[in-house]
Amino acid sequence: MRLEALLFDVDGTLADTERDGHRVAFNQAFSQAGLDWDWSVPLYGDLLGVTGGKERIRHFLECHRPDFQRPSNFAGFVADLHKAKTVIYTRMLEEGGIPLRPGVKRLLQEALDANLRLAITTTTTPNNVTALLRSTLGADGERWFELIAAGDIVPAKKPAPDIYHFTLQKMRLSAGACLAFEDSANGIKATRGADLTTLITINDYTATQDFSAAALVLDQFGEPEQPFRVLRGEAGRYSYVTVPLLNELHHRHTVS
Ligand code: XBP
Ligand code: MG
Repeated sequence: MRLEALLFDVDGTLADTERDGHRVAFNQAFSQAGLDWDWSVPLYGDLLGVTGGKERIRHFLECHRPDFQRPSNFAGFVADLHKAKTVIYTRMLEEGGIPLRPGVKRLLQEALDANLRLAITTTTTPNNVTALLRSTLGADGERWFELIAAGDIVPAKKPAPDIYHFTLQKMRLSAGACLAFEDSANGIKATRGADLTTLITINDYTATQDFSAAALVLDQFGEPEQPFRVLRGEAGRYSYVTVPLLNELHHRHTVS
């Protein structure tokens, strides 16, 4: 079977958005709302175990502020807080606050040149994806991707495989024709739940997580002058991620 499409996670994979992006935006939204909650770098690492910003706020309250007096419309309260966070976060991106990770733009361009189909598969809010793609790839950034599957489009977020099933169905693809790109344990649970061969690029928050189900684990996609480090699997003669490496990886994992 030929490799036809690449499915990309956003947060942690395309860009290092969590520690200095989402986390900071959550804290600013809390402070704007007069709340004394402060998500430190290590606490946020624990909270990342729950994907989705609204879900993360609820989880924080259950585990860390069990005595918080919930307003009568609690769902609305969380939704409003999260909306304010999204405004702050997208403004940070519009100001060019967060770059793509090394090798991402080059690889996306190479993939398009090789006629591979591209999709985004993420739990983050659609506006966040748009803001990141526009600020890093240019005004037509979204058009690099055939499908942007994001946020509440499926009821169960990662580690559930739903967002990947949704994407495969929308693009009329079988899992065997794709490679998925993730950075986290929740991400790879979602891809493997949809039978997708997965390449992981780790980051500071996810470096010690279990990626035994990955086809390849790297520290980054890399560039000609900035080689990746292989943490698991076999990258052959390659020192940065290219379409020929992806074709080899796909062949190795789909042809037995
Ligand atoms: C990303 C997330 C998101 C972001 C925040 O997970 O968990 O919740 O942290 O985005 P993944 P929102 O990379 O596995 O998709 O606040 O917009 O939900
Ligand atoms: Mg991620």
